Amino acid sequence: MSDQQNVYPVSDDIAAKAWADKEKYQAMYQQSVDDPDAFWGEQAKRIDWFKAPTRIKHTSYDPHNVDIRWFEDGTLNASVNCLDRHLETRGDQTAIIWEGDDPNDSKHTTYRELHAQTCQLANALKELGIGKGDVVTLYMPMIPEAAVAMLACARIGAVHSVVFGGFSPDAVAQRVVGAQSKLVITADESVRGGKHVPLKDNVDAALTRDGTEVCQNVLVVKRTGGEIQWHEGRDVWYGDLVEKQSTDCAAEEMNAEDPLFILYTSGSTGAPKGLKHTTGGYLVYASLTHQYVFDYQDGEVYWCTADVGWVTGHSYIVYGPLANGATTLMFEGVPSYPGHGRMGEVVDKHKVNILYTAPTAIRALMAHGENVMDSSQRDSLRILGSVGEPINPEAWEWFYRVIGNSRCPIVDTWWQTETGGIMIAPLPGATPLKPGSATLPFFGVQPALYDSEGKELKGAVDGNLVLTDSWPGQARSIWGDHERFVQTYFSTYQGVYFTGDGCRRDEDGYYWITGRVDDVLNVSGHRMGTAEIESSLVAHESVAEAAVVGFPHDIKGQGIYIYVTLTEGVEPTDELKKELTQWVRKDIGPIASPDVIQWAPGLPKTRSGKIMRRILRKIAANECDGLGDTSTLADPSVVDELIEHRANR
Ligand code: 6R9
Repeated sequence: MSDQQNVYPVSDDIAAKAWADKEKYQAMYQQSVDDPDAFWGEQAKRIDWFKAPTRIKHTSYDPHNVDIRWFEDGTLNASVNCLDRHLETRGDQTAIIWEGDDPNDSKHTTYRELHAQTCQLANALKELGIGKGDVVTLYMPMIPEAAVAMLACARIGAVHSVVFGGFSPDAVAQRVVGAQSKLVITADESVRGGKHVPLKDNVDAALTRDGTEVCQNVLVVKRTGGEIQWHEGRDVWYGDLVEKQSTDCAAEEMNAEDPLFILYTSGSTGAPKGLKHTTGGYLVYASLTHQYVFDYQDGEVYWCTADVGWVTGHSYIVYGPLANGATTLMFEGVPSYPGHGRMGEVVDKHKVNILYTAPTAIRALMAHGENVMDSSQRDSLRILGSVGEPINPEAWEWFYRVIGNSRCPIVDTWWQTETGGIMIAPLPGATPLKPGSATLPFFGVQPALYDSEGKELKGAVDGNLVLTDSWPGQARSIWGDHERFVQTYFSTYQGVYFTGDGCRRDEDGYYWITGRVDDVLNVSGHRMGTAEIESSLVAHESVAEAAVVGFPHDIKGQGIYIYVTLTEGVEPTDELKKELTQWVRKDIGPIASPDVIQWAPGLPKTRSGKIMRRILRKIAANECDGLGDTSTLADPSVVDELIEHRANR
């Protein structure tokens, strides 16, 4: 199988300067699981507390009493940790490099400036009547004000709920009502790939929905100056209100377990869940993982290409990097604008040392061929990172070779909105890499594999990934619905957290995430991960992207239905279908032989780039009437195309 081919040893260069080598990783890991109180008590000192915690871990996974607390008698403020404590040593260092959608637009904000802007907005929020415990919804472009808004909420103890700027008015309304949010912060428009998105119009539409009366004000950043409607008495210009405020604002003393933010995420069923993250544990965990997993060294430029609307943006654009005094790059645009070389051009322009991105972005670039990065050198890069979905070995190798010039280790980081921070990932100075594997658990993380009856499986084996004990970054609850939290994560198996992911552990103890468990196929009694077959397919030069789902099959139980997006310029022919079938049979085995291949000019994806398999499964099953909610798709029209050309009528 393709995923066992290469092992990339730790490079001596990286190991010499890294925060952890192999021995240190093993020693720290061992202590973190043997004596969590001692380990995390020590790690808690990496951040500043008003009152240092004396009680460290207090957690129960008992389904009758799920109760997760870390550092529960400590008090702190997250914005103080991201700003104030850096002023003396690095006040004039750039905190945020902003790269606009337009390649001629960029801006540096120092820690001192970020502190002043945050205090001004914090004072402005108070003037609008926002205080400790109030929920503020952010629906913003990727501009520094988004980070300022998060930090300003944190400063006064308000709870932010960031809604991705690509979501619809209904999604905004649902989240405003769900969190009983008193204020929305937005901008007139956002700009992505040269196109303007009417954020303020969307908020106006959202706030006509039932239940949204709870929202009293809309604070509007002027980003483009585009035309907007103005609701007198409700709408307030951000610039006008902020400019008259003091640049000092005393920080609210928060308990470690006071909420820092809510973040909505979709599950396999029901309405999106608002995961609740708290202050102390989250911050310790985000900052520790950022330092060790990316091996962040003082003075480096770090770029995470995610949007602040996702958990990756929260932990690894804002809180982790800023708590560590890093220089974090925030990119407003998209990797394909104005040309497909943009990502490399941004790396060169700002001398980026660490680049953290997603497999979907890499595969999109791969489809444009070997020369797509020719407009840049990328010599500044030292570490690469991947997140969001399993990275197939071919995309991994391409990322390593073409983007990283075969010099930079790739950290494939497995984690979830629910986990708050990275859970399984290599450390650059400690862990030999295997393309396609997220490798080994981070400090304090105890993975285990269970079969469907709840029996733990030992050794090299495939199973359902659970985590047997808590870590500080873990979500504490679902906002307003603790019972659903317990049901979703702690009732499938007793006494452990269920991730919803399938996973294989190899002979070296490396973890290979195989995709959501609901995507596991069972063909003639053989279990296989859809990711495995997809990975095989995208290794074929004609395939840009592939999605595999199961469909009901009379003889095999489940058959394999494959949607294939071809590389630009490749003709879809019956010959090619045969070739791909042979390819997969050869790569994985006859049991993985595709039953149906459908050409798919586009795949239905969420705006964060995840393929919506639920929809693909329905089309494959020829159940096109009950497709359910397609409103969160980036481009709903691809679904009609797929239905029209479905191959299983
Ligand atoms: C951080 C984030 C979580 C789900 C997760 C898994 C998939 C994320 C992955 C990965 C394989 C990786 N996932 N990272 N699968 N390898 N490195 O993406 O959070 O949006 O909540 O998604 O994404 O299936 O369960 P979130």
